[in-house]
Amino acid sequence: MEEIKQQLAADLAAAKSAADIENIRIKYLGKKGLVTNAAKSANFGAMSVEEKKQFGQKLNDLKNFATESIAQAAEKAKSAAPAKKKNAIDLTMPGEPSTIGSLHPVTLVQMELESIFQGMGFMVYTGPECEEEFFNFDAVNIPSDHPAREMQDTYWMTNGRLMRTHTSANQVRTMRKFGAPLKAIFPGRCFRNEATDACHENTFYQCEGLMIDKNISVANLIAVMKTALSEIFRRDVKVRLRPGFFPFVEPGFELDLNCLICGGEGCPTCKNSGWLELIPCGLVHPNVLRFGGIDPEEYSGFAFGVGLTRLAMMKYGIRDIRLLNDGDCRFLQQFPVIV
Ligand code: FA5
Repeated sequence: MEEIKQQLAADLAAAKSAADIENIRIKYLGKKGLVTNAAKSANFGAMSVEEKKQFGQKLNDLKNFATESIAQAAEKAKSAAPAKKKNAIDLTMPGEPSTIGSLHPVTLVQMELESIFQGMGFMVYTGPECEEEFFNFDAVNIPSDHPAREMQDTYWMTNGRLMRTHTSANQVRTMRKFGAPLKAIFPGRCFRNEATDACHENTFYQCEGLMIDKNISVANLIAVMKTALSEIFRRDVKVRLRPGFFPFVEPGFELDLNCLICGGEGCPTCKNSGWLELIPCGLVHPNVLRFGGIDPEEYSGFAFGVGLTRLAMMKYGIRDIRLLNDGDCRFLQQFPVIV
């Protein structure tokens, strides 16, 4: 037992870590440990009562010595070990799932329109939101003294530029940039200094379409509009064409959509008319083609300007346009997530 004691003291002195000490504990105090075995291997039958007493005493001393010295060494090793950092990163932990936001309903409709028109060979061009007066007005046949300027209350910048009032500002920009033939759509934000109500905002989205080629007629315009609307609403929709006036088209039309919110019965969104003014359109005015450097004797074209925000309202049954700019997450989370 004396030998065991010395061996234990030497083992503890050589131990370098808490793991070493745990191994020592098992070596001496485990089920088959040296101290346990010392008790088991004793030949009690050959011992006198006095010897048994002495042996038991020594065995107890050894046990106590082993237990205490191992516990002390373990305590020492623990306090010497570097403290585990509170915020240490555990690389084995499973990661937290990241939350993915939903897309804004206008973005969803814009993406859909882009893919429909790209499928028909149209390119997508966005153009600047802060625009030159020339492209927003003069180039689309609205000179400064033209009464049509009053139709669109304008936000003017101090440098003489303006926040574009319609995506038609891109018509002459793209004609000058790409020439004819040309098939393009221009989705984007427009700004008008207007009082807001259930279907008017001062910041809203339009998507302009322009097709210029030889022999383009109203028939091409109607065919393209029908294809686009039936794809976007995934059902037959009722539309009507009325004559409309825009200085940059001749003839000009208003394409109205039968209100999908009330089914044509009348509601605040359609101002109880059953119809929602959706797509102003027409054949490009020869003056606009000339501004774009295109010969109106050789080429003709159609243009349309759909209210993207109103299209989103129709598609998703949104009754008030102001919800779209509110940024209320409870509203936005209702729309699908596309990854
Ligand atoms: C225009 O802006 C013309 N540039 C459209 C055009 C293009 C006509 C090409 C002919 C050829 P209008 O002002 O009507 O037209 O606006 C077009 C659409 O934008 C409207 O039908 C409507 O859906 C949407 N819109 C106009 N003003 C607002 C507004 N304040 N809030 C929400 N949407 C609006």
